[in-house]
Amino acid sequence: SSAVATVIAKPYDYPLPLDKTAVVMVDFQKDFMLKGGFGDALGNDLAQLQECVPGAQALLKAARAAHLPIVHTLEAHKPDLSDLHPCKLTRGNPKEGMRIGDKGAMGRILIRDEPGNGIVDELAPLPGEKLLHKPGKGAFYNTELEAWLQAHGITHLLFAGVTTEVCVQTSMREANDRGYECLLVSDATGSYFPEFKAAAIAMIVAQGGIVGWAADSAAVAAAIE
Ligand code: TIU
Repeated sequence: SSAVATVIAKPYDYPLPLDKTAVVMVDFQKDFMLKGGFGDALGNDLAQLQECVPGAQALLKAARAAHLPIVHTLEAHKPDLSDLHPCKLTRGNPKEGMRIGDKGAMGRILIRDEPGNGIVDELAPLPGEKLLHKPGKGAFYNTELEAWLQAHGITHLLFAGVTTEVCVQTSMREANDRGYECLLVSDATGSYFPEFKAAAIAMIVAQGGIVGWAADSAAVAAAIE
């Protein structure tokens, strides 16, 4: 169909073309959400990220019912670390055993296909949904995402994920510069720092939506059901 739904959003209503919109679930990985992963190794408060799981589940349920394509991104490096810049390996001056590629409680930290690199059970991808491994914070850097979106005729993106001000905001800014109309689902994204989440949403919708729109999962669900 060529129907366009309307999401009640900030800073103003978001037109959502049902056959041109995809959902991007950013990095809902055990490495960020659970003990023994990369986020934990960086010294973060993991409990903060659990708050957005119900909103992310609600978004997934509504998007699946409306047959929107769903992309699940994973921050992941190759086992030989050939896609890992030295600046990312050494940033934060991590202790021996807590660097990217080291053996952690859930396998090698931030390495593709290790147990900790997978998505948390509550938000597990279904068969047919796109998995996208990305070596950077942004989902477009050194990935096949743009080609995949073009091949599927996608012009509009709904973003969810962790963490709001790091991989989600970076990916949304990359998408905005590539011409995608972007909306951040505000209760389906989380940060280790609640004040950073609030600030990231505020700066995205400021200046007439300089990066895009924001709305909660209930507003998205109401528009697309
Ligand atoms: N550290 C942090 O807040 N985030 C990341 O390292 N990656 C993502 O945001 N996925």
